[in-house]
Amino acid sequence: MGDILKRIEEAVYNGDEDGIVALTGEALNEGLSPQEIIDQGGVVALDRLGVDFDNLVVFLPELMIAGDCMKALIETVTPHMKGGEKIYKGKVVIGCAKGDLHDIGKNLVATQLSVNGFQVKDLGVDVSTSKFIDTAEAEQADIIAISSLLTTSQYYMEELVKRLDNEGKRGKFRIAVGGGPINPEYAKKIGVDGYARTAHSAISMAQRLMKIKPAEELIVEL
Ligand code: B12
Repeated sequence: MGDILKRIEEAVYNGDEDGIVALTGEALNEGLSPQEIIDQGGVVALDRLGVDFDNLVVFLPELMIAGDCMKALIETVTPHMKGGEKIYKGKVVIGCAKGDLHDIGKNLVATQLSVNGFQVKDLGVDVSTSKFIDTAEAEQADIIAISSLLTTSQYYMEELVKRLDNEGKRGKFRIAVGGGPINPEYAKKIGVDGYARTAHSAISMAQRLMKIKPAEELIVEL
């Protein structure tokens, strides 16, 4: 079992787009769960690449190809994800903060919420604060969820809170944040309602958010 996860890690790290789908299928056949394949295979490779990118061992093209591999892995495991009860739990508008094109984590959160009974409207990458607000209003969303992997983009989470406050709309939506540089301290500082560290913990965070009012307390799931 460990061996197949290691091979998946290497395939993502090396950008082996042809190999990754077959290896992921093999892992599913061996009985590994989508969660294990994502977290102990693909994500480990992306974390290694992040470190190697910092140390100038790999460069942007390698990150891009690995990102595509990870997407192929996620597409392969998604039909095998088991959801909880399918009752309507709330409507979520999700996207990557302005300037941010890292969508792998955001896609995982969107998929997990959707297979667990939330209605999810995915706005994609590089989403402006106005677009978050306009869509959330049009969709009558319960939760606005923002992902940021870039320290330069995380500011837009704060901007969203300020805009909603200034426009007298803060009471309409719960705001959830996540992504690499985000942590509970930052979430508390900018006054959002929810933080989750992983896509899996985002499910229970979002479920708990539905039980509180906006701006009531910070819900953290690690
Ligand atoms: C793959 C990758 C890319 C790919 C992205 C492909 C894609 N389609 O996403 C490409 C090549 C495009 C890319 C580009 C760049 N990247 Co890049 N990239 C990465 C890398 C290696 C992996 C990111 C990833 O997908 N991780 C795996 C996913 C599953 O994890 P995750 O996103 O953190 O998501 C999980 C949680 O955070 C959480 N979560 C995420 N979002 C949300 C939202 C909510 C609401 C909740 C509750 C939870 C949640 O759940 C997820 C699943 O568990 C990281 C390094 C790293 N280890 O993070 C660098 C990294 C993020 N990149 C970095 C940089 C600098 C860049 C570039 C600026 C490089 C450049 N010079 O051009 C550009 C910026 C492009 C842009 N404008 O966005 C830096 C960011 C530094 C910083 N602190 O700002 C990092 C950290 C690398 C590094 N060590 O320097 N990158």
